[in-house]
Amino acid sequence: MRRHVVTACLLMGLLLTGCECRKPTDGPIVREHTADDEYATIVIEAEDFAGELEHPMKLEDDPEASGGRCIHIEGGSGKPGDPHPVTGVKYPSRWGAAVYKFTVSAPGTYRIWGRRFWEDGCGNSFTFIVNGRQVVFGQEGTYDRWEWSLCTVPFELPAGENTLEVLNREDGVSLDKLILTTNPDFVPQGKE
Ligand SMILES: [Ca+2]
Repeated sequence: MRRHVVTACLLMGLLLTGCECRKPTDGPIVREHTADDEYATIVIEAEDFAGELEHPMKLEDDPEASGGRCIHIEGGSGKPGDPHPVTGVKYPSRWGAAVYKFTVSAPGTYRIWGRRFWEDGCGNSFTFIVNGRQVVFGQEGTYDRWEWSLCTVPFELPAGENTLEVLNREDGVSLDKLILTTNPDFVPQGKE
């Protein structure tokens, strides 16, 4: 029953916002994946990005986050393409990013969940780019607390290395963790 309620809420959110979304990672942790499993799940902490974060994306400690850390774009850091409030110079189209690389051993259709923290309606989304495919992640109306959001767009992930880029779309946002799963009924709870 709970799942149905969650699904209804997600569909409602999609209808209201018209948003779509996308995906993850680096240094992946394969949590539950054996030859006998019906589904494959890949768990990636947002702090386990590859290489360096792209400014103004930054790493932040948060006791409410899984592993005690998350990535964060501070409110007022600027949105890609928007003019700087003082100089008027536009921010670049890529302004703040984290890149994740992960290995898929079971190719298939994956859904991406992200544990996120939105400040408000002007800070409630990221851009996800999965293997070059770009979507909007988020745009829900629950603020000021950690919540799981589902990327409404599933992704066909091939075996081998995959790349997920998390880009600044709106400042005032945080991302704690990503879960990629082939289980369409999976709904994460808490820090998972
Ligand atoms: Ca985390």
